[in-house]
Amino acid sequence: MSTQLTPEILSTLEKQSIEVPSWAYGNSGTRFKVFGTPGTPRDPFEKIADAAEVNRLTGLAPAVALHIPWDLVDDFSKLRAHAEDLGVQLGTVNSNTFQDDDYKFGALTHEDAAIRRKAIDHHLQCVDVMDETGSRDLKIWLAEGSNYPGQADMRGRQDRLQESLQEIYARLSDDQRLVLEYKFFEPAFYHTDVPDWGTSYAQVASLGEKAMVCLDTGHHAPGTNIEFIVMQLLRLGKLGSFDFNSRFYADDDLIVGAADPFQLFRILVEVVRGDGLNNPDVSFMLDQCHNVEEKIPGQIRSVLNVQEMTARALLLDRDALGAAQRSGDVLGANAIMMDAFYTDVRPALAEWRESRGLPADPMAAYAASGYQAKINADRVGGAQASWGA
Ligand code: LRH
Ligand code: MN
Ligand code: MN
Repeated sequence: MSTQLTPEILSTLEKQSIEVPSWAYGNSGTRFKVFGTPGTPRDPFEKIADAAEVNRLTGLAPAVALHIPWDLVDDFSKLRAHAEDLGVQLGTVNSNTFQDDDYKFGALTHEDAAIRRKAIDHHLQCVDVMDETGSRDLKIWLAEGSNYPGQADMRGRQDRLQESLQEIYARLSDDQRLVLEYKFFEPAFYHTDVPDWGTSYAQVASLGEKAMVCLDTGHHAPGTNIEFIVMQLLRLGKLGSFDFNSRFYADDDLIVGAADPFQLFRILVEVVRGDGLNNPDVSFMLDQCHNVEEKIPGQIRSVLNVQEMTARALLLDRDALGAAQRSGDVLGANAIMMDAFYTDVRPALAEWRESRGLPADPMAAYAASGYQAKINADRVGGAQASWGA
């Protein structure tokens, strides 16, 4: 076994788990076109089966996030048993207040109490689902805001948001959590009610300990120093989860680590620094859609990218870095970072995987498995599980 990855690093990597989103397996696209793909799951049971395949080949993805109502089934205990039979668990439950005419001008922030009631009730229903699935986290992303200055009372909307969240928070059991996701724009373009980590932090901090911030890597303006935000939220004990993906322009939902592997490395360096790795308080999730590439291989690639960049972050010589930082050795400190980033850990990880009974190359193993040919033949008329971004 290569000595590059020490036994300590390997035992840390062995504990890593990344939750995959059910919607990554469904057809998705842009607002221009949703392309159908052979073998697309027709129901949540088939999405779970595909997710289990990712876990079987990588050992990295033991939980699947659900989205309500896309993954609504008559009996969640059956879905749970199905997942457990396949070696995975049902994970975070995502609410949806962005596909209903009533929510045109807001949901949890709406001026009309009846519409707020409906949106709150939807979240209470999501918690009912969590009780059945055994899920810990309710993830809330809100498509709320306004397009024109003067259109909305931004202050009043923050107050109503807090009130609505309080009611949802009160419904959680002791071992459940609420994570509030921010996004800087879209679908609203002038103001968004939860646009940034500061707003999410302010909203969840006044709810209580079971409310945390969700950081979606694609939800920032270009040039934002995301690793700084990671550092700060970990420091404050409020980083509840990541939605990993990558972006070139907007909320692209592309494969994590594809657009900017160095950014993913820098984020993971701060995660390790802030004790957020393999920390049950900080869940690692993917929030991605595979519009033109194959979906299951797209997910396999994604979890491997996170694993590879985690390994590189663990290789960082922190003692040497600390010494360089303290002595004001600017270029020396930077070189230590870059040494870790540029280390190719792929051969060592392949060897290690094999030693644990996993395929050295999970992408090749999937291609050779015959799974895709089987689902292409078995499944006709796949479900659409998508949004524009
Ligand atoms: C919309 C979004 C968001 C959520 C998901 C459910 O931007 O992608 O990131 O996590 O929908
Ligand atoms: Mn997200
Ligand atoms: Mn998004």
